[in-house]
Amino acid sequence: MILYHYPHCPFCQRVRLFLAFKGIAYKSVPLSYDDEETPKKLGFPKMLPIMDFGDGKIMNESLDILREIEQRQPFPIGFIGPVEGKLQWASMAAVNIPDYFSLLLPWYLYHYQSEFKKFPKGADYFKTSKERSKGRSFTQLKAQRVEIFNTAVLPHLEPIIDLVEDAYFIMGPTFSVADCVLAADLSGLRIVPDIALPVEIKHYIERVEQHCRLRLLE
Ligand SMILES: N[C@@H](CCC(=O)N[C@@H](CS)C(=O)NCC(=O)O)C(=O)O
Repeated sequence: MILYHYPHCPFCQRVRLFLAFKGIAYKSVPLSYDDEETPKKLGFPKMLPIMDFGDGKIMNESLDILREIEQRQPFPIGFIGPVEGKLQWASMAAVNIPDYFSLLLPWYLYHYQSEFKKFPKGADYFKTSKERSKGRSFTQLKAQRVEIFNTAVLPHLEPIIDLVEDAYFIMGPTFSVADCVLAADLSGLRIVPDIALPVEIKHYIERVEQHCRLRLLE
């Protein structure tokens, strides 16, 4: 199995956490952000993660990849009982917050040195394309981080905080695939300096990392 991914990418981190939870060995292939050729050769647009299962099956949607992994290796169980609704919720709870990525993008570039130092052209591509899509420079976004967090992000974290402070995991005491998704998506909040990230969120991400035995930060 080969996982093509960007180390900073939360959608890719969802899959990395789940693979780690399952104890599945795979080949990790980090791509440069400007690499359009590799995804194209695999039959997909430039969008990661892409998982090549090695038997002709290649997939590029994180939730589909998670389902496929579960089917191929059901133990330890990741898709417990009625998890599907919670999985859908988890897959949108953080990344669909307006301005979520405006807050995180400049700090990915700064934090994931191994990725962006190794691929300087990828770093340029990342910065240019994201500044264009957000209509603001990384310098502006960095300067606005506390305001963006307090006004645009924190209010949307309330339901997540309510859930993770009452329950150990999303499904209660039992760990599930939905935790890989939510923790990966929230992980980047830890790299934004000077924001008051609620400890409930920080502890929840760490709980999931410990359960999967994989640390997402460098
Ligand atoms: N729905 C996809 C989303 C994946 C996604 O948005 N990946 C981003 C990286 S975080 C990407 O590859 N972006 C490529 C680009 O914008 O050039 C999934 O869940 O797998």
